[in-house]
Amino acid sequence: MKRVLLTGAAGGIGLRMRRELRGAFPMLRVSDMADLGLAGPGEEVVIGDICNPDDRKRMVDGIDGIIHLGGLSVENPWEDILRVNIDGTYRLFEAAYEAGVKRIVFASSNHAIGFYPRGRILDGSERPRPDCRYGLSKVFGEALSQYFADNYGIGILSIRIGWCFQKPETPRTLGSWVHIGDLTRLCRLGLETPELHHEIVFGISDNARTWWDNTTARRLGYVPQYSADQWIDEVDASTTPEPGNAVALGVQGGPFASEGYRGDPARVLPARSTGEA
Ligand code: 15L
Repeated sequence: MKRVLLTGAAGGIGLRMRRELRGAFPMLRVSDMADLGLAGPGEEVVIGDICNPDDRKRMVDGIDGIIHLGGLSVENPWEDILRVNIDGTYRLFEAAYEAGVKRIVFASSNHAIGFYPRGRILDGSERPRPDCRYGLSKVFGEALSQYFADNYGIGILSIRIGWCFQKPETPRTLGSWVHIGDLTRLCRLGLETPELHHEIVFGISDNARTWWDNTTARRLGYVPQYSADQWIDEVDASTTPEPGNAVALGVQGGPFASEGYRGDPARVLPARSTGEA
């Protein structure tokens, strides 16, 4: 991997991953619609929108591998999810193939399986159960990744990213927390591991209270260096209620399954049950 593109480089994860990736590849091209500042040593900056064909071409031109973080990272109205996360991601993959890209790391999310009840251990092989429209777009992205691996020979790693913030704050995020260093390590494996067709892994650190069995990631060589466990006592002692309605508190995706987070009051759905004991 000589020339790598990081999309969404101005986002919450992108900003930190750009720093982590400094010097990792001979050339790192960072892209976003938002300001990215000046290119550092070994960097190129492309300001652009994955929904615009000319911008996409400039992003992928001459690139060997892509870490695709770009797009909407939380719930949004359907029209936006469709345009950016579904159509935009499809078009980016298509442009990548046309440009001869060999590897893609797709930033999926735990919200692709967010409607599974808490406590159910998942290893990535079970049927998706999205908890919101955003999660649904991530299920699409995982299927798109399988399609591009099978039909176009691009090696793709779909990472169901958990909670990539400074520290876990709730019982749910004690299991889903990931340190940016670990997430970057996993992304690099997706680009650099010698043999890869398409795999789905969980973007989490070494957390004792997780519901996710990350055997596939470990088989690829992932050895997380961080753990959420140092915050277990603090979170257990906290009296701050976890956000979300009763459904949200029962499912792995938490508040994303909660009406208040759907961001589109006109389309509020009634609270549902998970359909499971
Ligand atoms: C996500 O997919 C979001 O991008 C992030 O902002 C977090 O909210 C995270 O999931 C989560 O599960 O809380």
